[in-house]
Amino acid sequence: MNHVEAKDARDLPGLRLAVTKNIPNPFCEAAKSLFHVKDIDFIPVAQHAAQPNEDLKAWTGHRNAPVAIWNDEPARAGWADILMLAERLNPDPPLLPADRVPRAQVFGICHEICGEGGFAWNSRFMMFPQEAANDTRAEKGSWDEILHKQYGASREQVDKAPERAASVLRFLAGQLHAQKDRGSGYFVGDSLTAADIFWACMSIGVSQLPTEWSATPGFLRKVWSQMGAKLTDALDPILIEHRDRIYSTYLKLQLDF
Ligand SMILES: N[C@@H](CCC(=O)N[C@@H](CS)C(=O)NCC(=O)O)C(=O)O
Repeated sequence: MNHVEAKDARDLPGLRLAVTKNIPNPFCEAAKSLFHVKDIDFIPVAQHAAQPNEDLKAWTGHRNAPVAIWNDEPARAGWADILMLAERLNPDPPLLPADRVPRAQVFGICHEICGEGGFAWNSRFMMFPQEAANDTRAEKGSWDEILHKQYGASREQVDKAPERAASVLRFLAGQLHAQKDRGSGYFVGDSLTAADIFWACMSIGVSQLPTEWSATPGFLRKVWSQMGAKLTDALDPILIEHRDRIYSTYLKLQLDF
């Protein structure tokens, strides 16, 4: 992916999407996928993992990624805000049902996958050492400190993360089984929604993509495998069958980061 540095992208028109460079950051993979499915072009802006990203921060107010900036509108960094922007820029195909009940279901499932307290939130805390939770041991400027300050990695959250992440996985698998029983291969209704895309992209840490699908750097494969090993029992095969089908049918392969 040909990233533009934040200082050079700031004055460009159109959609700029800050994404982590050289790393398949699941939140970024999800944002890129929303725009890909809707055929919306964007200028990829480099976010450098674990770095201060001063230019990006000065421009958008955010150090991490993804951040979507449409013309001179406020920067959008949350998964729901980025989804709503994608829906607005190209309503076709819709990734949210028009009817309120299934729409609320899609939002609820996405929140369980991406939101605070959800699967990705908890699995992030499982990727790093216990010290990440202990602010007295975090050295200034260290990755641990970034995690603690940015995501509120308290001791209690880190300790409970495996159980909480597993309970989301069990919920997601239950939903897919219920849908399968009624003849659907999607989380909600009978067609692709944001919930399918968010699960596909957020699952890449707990069950890694093959190298021909993603040239994930070795250090990250290592971190992800120790995290994934703690969740094997909760990883019903239906979750991975769904993920692989969504990737191979709708998303961009090989991953481009
Ligand atoms: N803002 C996103 C979360 C984004 C996020 O968590 N990004 C992390 C991925 S774990 C990141 O950018 N990590 C690299 C870094 O912090 O430099 C949301 O809440 O929807």
